[in-house]
Amino acid sequence: MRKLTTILLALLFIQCTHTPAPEKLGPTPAPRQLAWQEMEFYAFIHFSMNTFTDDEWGYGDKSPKLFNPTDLDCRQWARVCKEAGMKGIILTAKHHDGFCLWPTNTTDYSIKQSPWRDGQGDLVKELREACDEYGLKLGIYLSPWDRNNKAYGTPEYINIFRDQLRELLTQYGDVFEVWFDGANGGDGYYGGAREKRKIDRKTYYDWENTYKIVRELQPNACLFSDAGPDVRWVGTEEGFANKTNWSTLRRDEVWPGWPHYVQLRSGHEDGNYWVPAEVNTSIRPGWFYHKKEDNKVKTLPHLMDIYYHSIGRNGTFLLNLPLDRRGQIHPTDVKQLVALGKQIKADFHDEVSKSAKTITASNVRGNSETFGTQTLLDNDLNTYWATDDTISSALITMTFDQPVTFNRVLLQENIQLGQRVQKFSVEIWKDNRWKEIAQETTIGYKRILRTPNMNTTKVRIMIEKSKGAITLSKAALYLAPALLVEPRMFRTKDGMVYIIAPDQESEIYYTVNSSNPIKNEKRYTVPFKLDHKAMVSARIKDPKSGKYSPITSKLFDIPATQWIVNDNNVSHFERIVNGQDHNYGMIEDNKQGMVIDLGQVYHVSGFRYLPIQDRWSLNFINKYEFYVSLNGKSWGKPVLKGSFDNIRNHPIIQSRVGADKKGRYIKFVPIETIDHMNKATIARFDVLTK
Ligand code: FUL
Repeated sequence: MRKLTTILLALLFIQCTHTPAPEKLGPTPAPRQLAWQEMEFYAFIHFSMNTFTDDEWGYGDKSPKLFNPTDLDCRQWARVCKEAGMKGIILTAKHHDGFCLWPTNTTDYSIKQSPWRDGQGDLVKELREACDEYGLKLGIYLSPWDRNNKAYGTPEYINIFRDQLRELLTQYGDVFEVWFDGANGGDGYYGGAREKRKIDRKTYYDWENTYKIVRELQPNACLFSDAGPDVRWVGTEEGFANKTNWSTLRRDEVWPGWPHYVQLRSGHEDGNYWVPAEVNTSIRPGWFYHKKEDNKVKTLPHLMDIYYHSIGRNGTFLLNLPLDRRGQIHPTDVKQLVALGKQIKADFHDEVSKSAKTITASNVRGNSETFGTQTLLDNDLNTYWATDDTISSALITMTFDQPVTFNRVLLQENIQLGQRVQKFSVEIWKDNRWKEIAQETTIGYKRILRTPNMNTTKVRIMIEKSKGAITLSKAALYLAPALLVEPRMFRTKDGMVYIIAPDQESEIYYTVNSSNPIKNEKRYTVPFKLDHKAMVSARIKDPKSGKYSPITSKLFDIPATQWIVNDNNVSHFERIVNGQDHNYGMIEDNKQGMVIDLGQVYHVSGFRYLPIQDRWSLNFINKYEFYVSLNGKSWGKPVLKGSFDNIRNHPIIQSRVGADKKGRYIKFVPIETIDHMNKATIARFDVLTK
């Protein structure tokens, strides 16, 4: 009996102190995947022939002579990436047009034939050196689709493709990621054939044997494609993963070009392989540089959203930088990147949870020295709090002496043992009871929640459901400063003015009819009615530091409340007058134009026309006429006519004033569109009055 008790006690002791078993709970990451995940944030560089031909997908027939950057400087890229907090750079060594940025022996279609550095240059080598100088890792994008190569579509091309891979993986030192794009097959130059070639995406590349080359030459490199095997595409290029994001995938079901790619945004809870998600998006609408997108560089709030929707949702963040024709990151993009790097640092500077008096857990595995809650505060991902194997729900409570304020909750599982948590919530102690502030699903490598400013003395994290023993290597609260950028303002058709700050914790102040909100400004909490012409000025205050953003002012002219349009010829008029810039309406027949009954007589001086603000310049108006009438029947001569020069390349708001006529009706007639179509698009239209 005594013997049995001793054995039982010994078993119990083993049970409590050993590492929680991962095996039966699903896959775990390989060391190369762990190292990759911890990089978190790194750059994509799209630069090639397309930069010089203004294309996104080159056909493969352009002369190598066109590739001629005037001031290429890889050290500039590396410096800026480093400053932004990035850990590596992935370069398009070959994009779909087949042009190679290194002096390859596999094809003539390379920089050897270009005037750049008299054909003696090697861009991959220059980048390698710059990465080494700045302590960054190097990654390689090699497009499987090659629209230049005459062998594309035959088995011979697979040998060429593999030789290219061998060159890249043997001549340039360590590579952290090899990026294989899913776009494949279609029309192309193909050595002069100029035809359409179809390949079977599942079989043509014989991927398994190609992967072996990478494993053999660069065992630490992660292989990216839609389906992994090491890193998966997240199923969108818009810059987000789903909130529920598993690093596991039923990989055998997935292949490059898989039609159910939307599932890649969440992964598979029951996945039998470890294939974490990489969120790739571009800082501009395009992947390659186009001058016309110089004013479309993503804003700081947008980039921060992507940060929280990628790294904050158990993904990595691969941000593309289209290099300009000098061969450098454009100054506007540099400014945004530096601001982004600063903001990320600032958001995680103030770790409120460090001041917790106690952090307790409802269950601690074995001896608390190893698995206790003290491990949650350090930044060592190898130490972690863990529960017993039988426990799949638990509570962590942080208690503070004094009330604290926070607006970020950061959690990390110890993914060396796999991804386990399926459901969790966060509560704060408020008015003598627990109040739930978040109800979520997965955590994974890292999960960050953004909340309004929360003030409390106690915070409770409830892991409600887990695949097995819970392991967390970090649990922290932060107080991020508000983003001090100018707020967004718009007025809807019903005359309501909205002022929007990027963060929930920001305070907004505004005035009407003044461009100086410092005097008598009001706190904005809900939209307000503005049924007349007025100037609204607003700014954001960070409650933490008391600092203000710059002031933004907007002149709202007459509201569209009573407007009626000739809707037989104008579709989606509500989008034209809803004050929002992200959608558009359409004039169906330009000759008839857009006729608006303003509801009463105004002294009209002009108009404002905003072209579509997304990526595509669809039916932009080039030449116009603008009429005013008292009865909507006799229009007389146009009160304004002219052109919107360079609108394709610079699609900003177009204001035209100088008219001086009273009327109740206006008519806006597109005389010409940039694509010479009889239809025209309008994102927003305002009538200006005296
Ligand atoms: C896409 C490609 O077709 C784009 O040109 C770009 O390279 C992007 C990163 O992947 O699928």
